[in-house]
This record gives sequence, C-alpha cells and structure tokens, in this order.
Amino acid sequence: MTLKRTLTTAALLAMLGLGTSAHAQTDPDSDGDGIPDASEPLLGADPANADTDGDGLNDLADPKPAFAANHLEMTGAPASFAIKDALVENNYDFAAKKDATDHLELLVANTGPADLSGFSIYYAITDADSGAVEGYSLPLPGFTVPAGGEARIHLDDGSVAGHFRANPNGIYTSSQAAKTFDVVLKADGMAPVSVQIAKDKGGAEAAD
Ligand SMILES: [Ca+2]
Ligand SMILES: [Ca+2]
Ligand SMILES: [Ca+2]
Repeated sequence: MTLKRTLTTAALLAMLGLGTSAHAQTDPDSDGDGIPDASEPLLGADPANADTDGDGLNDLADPKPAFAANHLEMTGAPASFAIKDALVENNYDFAAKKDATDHLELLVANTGPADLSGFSIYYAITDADSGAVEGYSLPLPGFTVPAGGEARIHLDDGSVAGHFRANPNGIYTSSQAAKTFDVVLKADGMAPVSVQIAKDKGGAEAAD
C-alpha cells in the first residue's frame, strides 16, 4: 500500500507501458497532427504532412484526409505558359542520367516575355477499378519558369529544390489499378492550364 501511494500517475502508466514517455518512443508523431506515424498509412495519410491534401484541415480533423476539392480560381488572363509534357510513370532523372521512381512530373514552358512564378497546383487521382478519388492542392513556392524557357515540377518526397511533397500512402502507391490524373496548374492572375494523364495498371514503382 505504501508503495502504491508513492507512485505518480505517470510512473504507474510507464510501468504498464502506457506512460507518455513510452508513447513518445513507440508512437512518434512526426508531423504533430495527432495521428501516430504508424497509423497514418491506415488512413491513407502522409506521416510528414499534417494536412495531407492541403485543404486547410488537419489530418486528424479531416474526414477525408486525402481528398481536397479544387478551390483554384478557374478564370484569369490567358496563361503565358503551357504544360509541354506530363509523366506519372517511367520517369527519368536527367541530372543523374538514370531512371527515377514513378511520380507526377510536369514540364512547364513559359511562352511569355517575363519570368513566371506564383504557381499552385491541384491534382486528382482516380482509381479505374474502385472509382476511388483523391485530390491534392498545394502552392509551389520557389518554382519559377524563366522567360521563354522551361522548368520541371516534381511531386515526390520533396527533398530537393523544384520537388514538392506528395502523399506516400495514397492510391498512387497503394493500388495496382490503372489510374487517371487530372492536373490543374495555375500562375497568379492567369487562367489555369489543365492536363489529363493516364497511368497503366501496376503500382507506382521504384526506379526501373
Ligand atoms: Ca502524424
Ligand atoms: Ca499527417
Ligand atoms: Ca486536410
């Protein structure tokens, strides 16, 4: 009895394996959204992004953490850029001169006389078999296309410049079915440019 009285709640929980420190070690929550890293894949959410779909709702509060509606302004001045190429598989790393892991990649050409920045992207992924749809919205800070030139947008692990974070636990990677990607790219003040890309059956692959 004496021993029991001297134990704090935290110490008791720790003895039972339920203490806060035990949780911190076994159930890390890297993005601080209240969902442990280990549980994020079960929700189809990103352990390194507190708002996986970019709709402004934290993953824990979001009933559909991997589905944002398209809220981009769909009007504006004629766009002075074009999506020259779009890939969702069989990517190639031109810098390293080798195949790259499958990811959404856009080649953007600036047809105007001034450098372009202030881009945002919305993309939806539809699973051909299940009909499941995911949607992601994100700004592309730092992405610039020089006047008369071209630049590539990569949506992958976002670890280097020009690359942005994509959900590693979405249907792109979890489903083997064929998929359709509907992409809307917008620069501030300009009408958006859309492109649709089909992905063959088979999961998103590591580098070929
Ligand atoms: Ca989390
Ligand atoms: Ca998350
Ligand atoms: Ca959200």
